[in-house]
Amino acid sequence: MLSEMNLRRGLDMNEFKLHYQPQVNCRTGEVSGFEALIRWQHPERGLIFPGDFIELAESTGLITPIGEWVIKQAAGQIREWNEQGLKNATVSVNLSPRHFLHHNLPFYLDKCVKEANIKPKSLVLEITENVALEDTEAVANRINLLREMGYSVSIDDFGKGYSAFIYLQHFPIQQIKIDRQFINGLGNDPKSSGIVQTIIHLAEMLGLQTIGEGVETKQQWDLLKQFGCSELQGFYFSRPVPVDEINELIRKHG
Ligand code: G
Ligand code: G
Ligand code: MN
Ligand code: NA
Repeated sequence: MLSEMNLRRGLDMNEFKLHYQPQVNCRTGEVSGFEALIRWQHPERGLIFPGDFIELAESTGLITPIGEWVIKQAAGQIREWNEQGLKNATVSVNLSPRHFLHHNLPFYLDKCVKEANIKPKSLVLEITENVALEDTEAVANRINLLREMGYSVSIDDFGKGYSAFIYLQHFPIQQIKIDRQFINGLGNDPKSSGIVQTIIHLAEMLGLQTIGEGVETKQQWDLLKQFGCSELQGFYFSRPVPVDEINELIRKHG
């Protein structure tokens, strides 16, 4: 069993690393950005996935220093990719509700963005519907502030929770990530197809960008393109991979 002490040690020993999954323009197939996904390279246990430690990080409060590490790392990576000629690429980071509402988050983001000399709009902040369980006004104020500062806010796993519409009504977000269970049904389940099209239309009406998550087949990509989805992410194009493999991809595709 992993303990709080293990996590602290991992953080102190710099054992975390980020893998990146490309996000692709549905029409052109061009890479438009990356989602950063944390992994823990444990000296004895090997590679540990977030499913095995994020909950512990949240319950112990270590999610804030871990989230800060992720932001700093992602900002540095954006700078590197900018220098390699990838000028408009964004990196999305996953933030837990607790960290998202932390008083220091806006200051910390600005510090990292300044140090890395990148634009705030290249950093996308992903939050899940769980954040809606918190004080709605506090969440709305936080999103407004971050937007004014130039950051984009994205709703992850959209449609999976029970409060999807509350989000759209109260929170000035920029992007919706359509939960992969709906994408999964594309092509074999007419209901999923209806749900995905409806989410995309809704997003269009509200001026929001859409990303289809968990795209595993060509058929799913084709349908998303046909439905007018902006971007996609999924194993069909690429799994989340270490930064070296992304750099190789950039070299190959320019
Ligand atoms: O890539 P993977 O299957 O391991 O991701 C599993 C889950 O962990 C996803 O829901 C993802 O949002 C979450 N996750 C990945 N990286 C981070 C992170 O840096 N911070 C937080 N809070 N969650 C993350
Ligand atoms: O919850 P969030 O969307 O942040 O988590 C991203 C998770 O989705 C990561 O764990 C990543 O490994 C996983 N993922 C990304 N693409 C696919 C896919 O095509 N199929 C499946 N099953 N999982 C995916
Ligand atoms: Mn995510
Ligand atoms: Na998701």
